Amino acid sequence: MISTDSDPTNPGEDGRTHHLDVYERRWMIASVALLVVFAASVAVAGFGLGFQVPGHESRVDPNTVADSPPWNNPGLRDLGNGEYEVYVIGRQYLFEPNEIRVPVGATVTFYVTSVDVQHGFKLQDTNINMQIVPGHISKLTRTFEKAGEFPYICNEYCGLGHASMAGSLIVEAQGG
Ligand SMILES: [Cu+2]
Repeated sequence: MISTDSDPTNPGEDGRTHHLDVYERRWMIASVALLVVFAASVAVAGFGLGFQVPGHESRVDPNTVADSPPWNNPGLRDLGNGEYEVYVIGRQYLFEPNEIRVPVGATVTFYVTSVDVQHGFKLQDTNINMQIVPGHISKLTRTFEKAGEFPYICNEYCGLGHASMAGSLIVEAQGG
């Protein structure tokens, strides 16, 4: 709020003084404090708890992406030292591949894209949950410490066959 009282010791714009209402000042402090809390919680989630946002790894042409490497041969790549990459194509109404097998302890980076409409990639019982947008590659990494089966499903409605769009990641126990 701008006061019209002139105060030569504190001239503002146009030579007028600026008067800050006490409630206005408190709300400003409260809103800045909230921003600090939000920024801190994002930092804790990202760096402390390891939350990840699906990265837009790169852009591709959804009409031709399935014809060129690595997408013309979707599936698992063993990078050694327990590191794996898996390339997954989503299309109406299936995932390629629809089964992935890795050993316990594998660190798997998922690269997923769509060749038609928007899909989702949700790996059950994990925090892997990505929107799959045609023209973009979504990427997330996770380490699998326990054997078991993790179904993955499309969780963005993509048409009549949406409910059948699913696959399975199988984490196999070693030596058994
Ligand atoms: Cu779907």
